Amino acid sequence: MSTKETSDTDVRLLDLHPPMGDFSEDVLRGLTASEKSLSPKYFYDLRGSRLFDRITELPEYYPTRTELAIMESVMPDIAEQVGPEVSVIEFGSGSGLKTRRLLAGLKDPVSYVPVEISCEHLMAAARLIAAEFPHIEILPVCADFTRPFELPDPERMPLRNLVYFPGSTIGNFSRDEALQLLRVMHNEARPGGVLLIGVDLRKDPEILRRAYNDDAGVTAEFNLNLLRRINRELEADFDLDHFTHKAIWNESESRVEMRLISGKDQSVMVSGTSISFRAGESILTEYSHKYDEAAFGDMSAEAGFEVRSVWKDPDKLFSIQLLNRPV
Ligand code: AVJ
Repeated sequence: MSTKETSDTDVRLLDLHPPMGDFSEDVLRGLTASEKSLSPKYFYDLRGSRLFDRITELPEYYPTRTELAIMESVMPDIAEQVGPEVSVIEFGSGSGLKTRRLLAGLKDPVSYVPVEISCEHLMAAARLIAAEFPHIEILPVCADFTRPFELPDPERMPLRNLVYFPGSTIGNFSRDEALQLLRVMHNEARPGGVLLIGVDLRKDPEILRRAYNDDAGVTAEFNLNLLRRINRELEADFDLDHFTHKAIWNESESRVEMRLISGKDQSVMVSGTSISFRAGESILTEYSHKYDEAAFGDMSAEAGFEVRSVWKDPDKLFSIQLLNRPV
């Protein structure tokens, strides 16, 4: 694969040309399957990203504020355990508060390498971070982080790599996919490196039900926005008044499942293909797996990690875990 480095002010992009996952192909495959589904990665167009930001502020949606609060209180421990002069490799481009807190709290980090499939989002976020942290070398990589990718070499040699994957995004993946992703992170950590990961925990199902069915209806808007996006980008004609948001807790699979339910028998055109729905038929749009500490420990051990520390909030809603890749 050909690679390219472009200089953009003081931020150098390593563009590994991730294959443009074909939106229309994915959507049609998902909607013509016997169990209809759409990938949650398509939630985040401009409107979807704004709706997600609003979700993070909802009183019922505990993960974002809880993770940030844990980060605030344990950052000195993290810095101590991770040590100085690390290269931070973030899976996803975080211009968010958690990333800032991490970079500000570590001892003399040498570089920050955000990895994300959308080159535009990546560069916008990388420029913001570069302006805020002039002493850290910012080396964005445009790549699909679910597959192994090449890392850029910082000018200063880091003492170790710290892979960062906040937000419990790991929860969106099936167990097999999550294990595969942990293996990629294990590879990018290099021997002696670490993974710092946000993992949402199993809890009272009523707390979960409320977190994914908020009273203000923002999560419903966020879910329905996927259909709005398909209408706009794929010349489809979903009638948003005839689909409703639903999120349920699946105990045996230990996950929240988000769906859009058809309110009646109806047909929808998507990119020239007619899709029919029975009344009550649903489209699966997202899994959000919740782990207990032991289950996540088993999975990370299978990927080659050793658990170094697990930090939780006082109510044990959320965890931040530091995993070692042994030398
Ligand atoms: C960003 C994947 C962690 O699963 O809680 C929020 C997305 N979906 N409300 C989650 C989401 C519905 C969120 N993650």
